[in-house]
Amino acid sequence: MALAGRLVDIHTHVYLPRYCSLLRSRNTVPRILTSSHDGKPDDRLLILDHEPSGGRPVGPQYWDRDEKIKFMDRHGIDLSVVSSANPWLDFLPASEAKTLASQLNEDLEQYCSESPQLSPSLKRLYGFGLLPLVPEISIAALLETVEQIYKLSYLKGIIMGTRGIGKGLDDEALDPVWAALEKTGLVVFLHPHYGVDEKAWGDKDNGHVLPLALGFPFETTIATTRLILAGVLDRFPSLRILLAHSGGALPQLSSRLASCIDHDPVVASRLSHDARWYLGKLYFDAVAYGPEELGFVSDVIARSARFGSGSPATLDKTVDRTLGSKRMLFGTDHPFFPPLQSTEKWKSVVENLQAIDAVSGWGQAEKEGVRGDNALSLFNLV
Ligand code: 5CU
Repeated sequence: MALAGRLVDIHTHVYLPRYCSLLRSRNTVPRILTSSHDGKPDDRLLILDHEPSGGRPVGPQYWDRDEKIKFMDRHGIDLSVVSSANPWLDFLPASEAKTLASQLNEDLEQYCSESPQLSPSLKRLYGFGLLPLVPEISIAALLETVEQIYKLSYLKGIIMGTRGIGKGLDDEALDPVWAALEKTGLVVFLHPHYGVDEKAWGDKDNGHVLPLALGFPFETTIATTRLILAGVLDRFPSLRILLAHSGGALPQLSSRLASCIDHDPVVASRLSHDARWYLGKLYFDAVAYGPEELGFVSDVIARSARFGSGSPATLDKTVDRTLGSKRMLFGTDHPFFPPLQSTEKWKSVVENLQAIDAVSGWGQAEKEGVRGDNALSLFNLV
């Protein structure tokens, strides 16, 4: 692989200028509140329910391509696959969502196509497009947008939330969309926004910690589990789905899930495989911040092969965690999680890189795979 050893960020977001204009024009969440302080702009981003008063500071790092490249340079990132940040188009009526999706896809194509060259054949930026996944959208409109994204040369996948067209990702109405995504080979980046019922967080002010650390990954866990239970991965076995935040709690809960399925008369005979097998069909970002977590996820991915044969799985052997690493990919979550005090490098990025480096049982090849080579293969950038 000519580009081996490159650092590739597959979890990095943007609010494109056209989307920011929409957020600035709104007076309910999601919105950007514009104001100034001592003559300087003091814009605030409000996207989550119950943002601390006034929202979070938002500036050019959220929309400006030069800022993205500066961030990449500062952290030694060669190439990024950029996605629009949540909540995407979820809050818009169908016709508006359709028009904006196609405009934002064109905008992202331009954002990437005008980025610096990494090599004679590669740019530094590629992207995940957006589908107008909102209630009352027609399936034809979704398929048209899949086709649009497929034809845009710098867009290599789509980012998707967990609500589908209102009934979640286990809605059979989405089957033609999965079929089109499978056929085009576009990578589906599954990303949370809503978390779980806020009542779970109690009355204490814990800032964003509980919704982001737990709510986001729990949402991904539930959405992916519903996808598995609905047989989507049986019907569309070549779908390439990349899970945000290392799949949330799904790796940890996958044996419990398998056992609950086995003991449930409604579901026991529904799936073609043991639930643990499906984890080996998925891809996981390496945004977990700790080597033990990354090692564990790669074990669970590697273990899935035991459940493929139809004969009872042998559980007494250790798995080869190097195999699981091939489905894991470095990410930063930029521009989220900036350091609270200004530092040259962001702790959130450094920690994820150090975690990859410290996974026991991964050799140089596995670490380079997770740092970039796996992404170059997944996105056909080699
Ligand atoms: O900090 C946050 O709110 C977020 C967010 O909204 N989306 C994301 O991808 N990461 C962090």
